[in-house]
Amino acid sequence: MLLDKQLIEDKNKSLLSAHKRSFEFTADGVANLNQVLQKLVAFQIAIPSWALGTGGTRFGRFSGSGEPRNLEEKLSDVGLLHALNQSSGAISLHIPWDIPQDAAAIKALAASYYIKFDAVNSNTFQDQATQEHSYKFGSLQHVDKAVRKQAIDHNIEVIKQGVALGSKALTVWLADGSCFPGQLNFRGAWERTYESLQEIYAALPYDWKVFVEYKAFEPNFYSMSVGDWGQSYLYASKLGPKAYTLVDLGHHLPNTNIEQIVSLLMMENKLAGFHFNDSKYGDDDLTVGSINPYQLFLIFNELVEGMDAKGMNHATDLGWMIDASHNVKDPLEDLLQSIEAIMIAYAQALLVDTKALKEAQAVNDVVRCQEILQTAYRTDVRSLVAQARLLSGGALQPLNLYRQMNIRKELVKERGEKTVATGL
Ligand code: LRH
Ligand code: MN
Repeated sequence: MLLDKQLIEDKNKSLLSAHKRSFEFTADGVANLNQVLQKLVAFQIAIPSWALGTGGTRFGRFSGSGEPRNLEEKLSDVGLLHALNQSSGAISLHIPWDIPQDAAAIKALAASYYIKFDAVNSNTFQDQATQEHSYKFGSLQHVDKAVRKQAIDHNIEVIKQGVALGSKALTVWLADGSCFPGQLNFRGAWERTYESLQEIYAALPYDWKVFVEYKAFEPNFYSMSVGDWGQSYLYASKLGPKAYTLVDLGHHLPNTNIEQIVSLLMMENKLAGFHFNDSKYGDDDLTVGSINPYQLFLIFNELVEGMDAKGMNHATDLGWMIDASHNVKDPLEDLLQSIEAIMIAYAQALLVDTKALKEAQAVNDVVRCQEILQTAYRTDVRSLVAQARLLSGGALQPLNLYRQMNIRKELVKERGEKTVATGL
């Protein structure tokens, strides 16, 4: 299902005058307006290939309809999102959930939707039918060298898949850890995991990166072998300059100050990028900005300040990816909402008067510091984000247009009612 720019332009016509009014109102107060718009236009967020169908919990999964049946249809769905918001110009594949049978054909198809391949993800947290050794007691940490070798070989195979698609990074998330005290020697597990990661690191092409994703817990876990940013940073700093720490917003203990972690990882040039989502308690993988939009703003505030301090390119120097799971929403509507929330938080952060903030911090004017931050956070930037979309040929209101055009109904007609996508 293709949405061409002409159709979107036609659909925008009836919304233009209202948009123009709110944009001019907001733009009036924005000092560096063109810079802000250019940055928003350039900012692209990768869609996870594993989140284009309905997810579930260990207790139940309530399937959606018209879900993509293969990688080609997943690319078409990401192409749809990108046509609507012009901010979803990449996909992040999870192997083996989405193995490209013909990499060249898949790469060409993605290019026809203006989609690039972001980081590829390995999977040593599930046993595949053809697998010789089980990951029941872990993978890269496993006490049995044969299991570790199997997991290392899988990661090296995933790198090869990524190279064929033009990806430049491997994300490693490990469900390795223990369920009970005494089950695991922490130092032994760390050292085995490190040795395994060293072999994977050695297989990286010269211009590739490896993202070490940490996670505090899953139900049933007593410890995880990459349990927090410190452990991931330890691996990344010992592995070498191509290794970085990936921050999945849902992978923290409650009330963790994630924006402080982000600031310090950037200071150390060890921030890989993000898996954006939101959560109330555990790794809920909810719509970005649906629970704690202020935290998302504070994270982007640190990102903009930190990237500008190092002269980094906002759009290309970090990995911007979503990692979500859709249990009760249409996956495409959920992803459209998540992209919008990320663009809004980024736009708000671009409006922070950093010069005034530094001056207030220098004199410990705590009240003024908060006022400067919250003035940006309380600015309604939706028309700035919409203007950036308009400039890129996107829809002024992507979600409304998705509904107006009954896209899900069309996908069901095309694919059938009960199709199930691979992934979470
Ligand atoms: C683990 C995780 C990881 C993926 C998986 C789908 O919770 O965040 O990034 O491999 O979700
Ligand atoms: Mn993740």
